[in-house]
Amino acid sequence: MIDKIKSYLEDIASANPSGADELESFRLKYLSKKGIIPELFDEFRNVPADLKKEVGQKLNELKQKAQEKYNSVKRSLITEVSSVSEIDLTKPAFPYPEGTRHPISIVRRELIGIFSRIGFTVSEGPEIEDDNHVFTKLNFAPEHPARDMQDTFYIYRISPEESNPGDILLRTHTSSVQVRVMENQKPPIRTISPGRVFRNEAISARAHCIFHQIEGLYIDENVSFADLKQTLSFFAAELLGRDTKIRLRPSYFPFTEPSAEMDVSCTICGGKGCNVCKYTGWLELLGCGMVHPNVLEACNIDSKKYTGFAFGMGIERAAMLKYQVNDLRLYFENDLRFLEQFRTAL
Ligand code: 2U9
Repeated sequence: MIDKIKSYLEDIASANPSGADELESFRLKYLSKKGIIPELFDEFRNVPADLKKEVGQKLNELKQKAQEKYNSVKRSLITEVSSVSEIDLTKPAFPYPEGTRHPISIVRRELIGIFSRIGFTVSEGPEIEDDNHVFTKLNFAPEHPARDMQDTFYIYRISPEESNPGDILLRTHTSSVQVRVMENQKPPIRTISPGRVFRNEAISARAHCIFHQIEGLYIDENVSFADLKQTLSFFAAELLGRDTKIRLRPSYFPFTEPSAEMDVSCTICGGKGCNVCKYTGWLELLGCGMVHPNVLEACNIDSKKYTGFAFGMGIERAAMLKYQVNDLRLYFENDLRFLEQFRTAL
């Protein structure tokens, strides 16, 4: 028996199963229940007592060598499969469902880009504001209709002792951010403030209770209406193209004097007249004006020394002109069929 074991040991040492099939044959031949090694262990019972020690040691060695050979060939097969043969690292990935930016974000980023190229910084402030920053310091008269609860969302504190209706509210424009900038910084000030604003409106194609604004403010010595006009003309050309014309119509806002509204030549017909511009050739884009001296003084800026201009627009309005999507509700419903149309690198 000892000779048989020795000859198997030699066979195993020189065996070199290549591939999974040959390795399996090796296992069946030596290690499986009906294989050579378990059979030898059966025969071991009949070995005479004086040889048991020597034969037993050789038998254990045989079992160990067979198992080692099997394990090492198996390991090499696994690494071979995963490192070379079956994984193709050059294969293109499965298409990944990428999201898109919301059109309001695309336009907001574009507006910020245009104004930052001419030196405007971006400032942000709270959406929950107080009466002072939203109305009083912006020269709204105490009985101004915008303060009406019909138009503005007021916030009531929970404890009755603290309740002070009329003081805390959701900002109705981002001018409140610029009031805070004026309170905290000295001129020259050149900043834009993008953000959400809230108005108590019935929702329709043309109005929504939440929308996005971007407002600009420029305060320094000798700032004139000509500076305002030049800045806005640059802005319109950047946003809508070099051929865009602008016109300013007189208007009224409590916080600017004089005030104006700016129209741009129709983005559809170029000014010839079509149903989008209602055959006027013009589309309204924003409001603007010279900052009212009362506003400067309320924020501790000397109105004899400094002047400034300001402008404001709805980002939805700018998006409507750019994309010709004329129902405001589409910007708030997050319907993927709408959003997926705005694939852009921006
Ligand atoms: C300060 C002083 C003045 C910002 C301005 C407008 C004119 C304006 C509206 C356009 C459509 C808001 O989105 S809208 O409803 N805005 O017409 N906004 S001037 O004036 C300021 C801002 C800050 C301290």
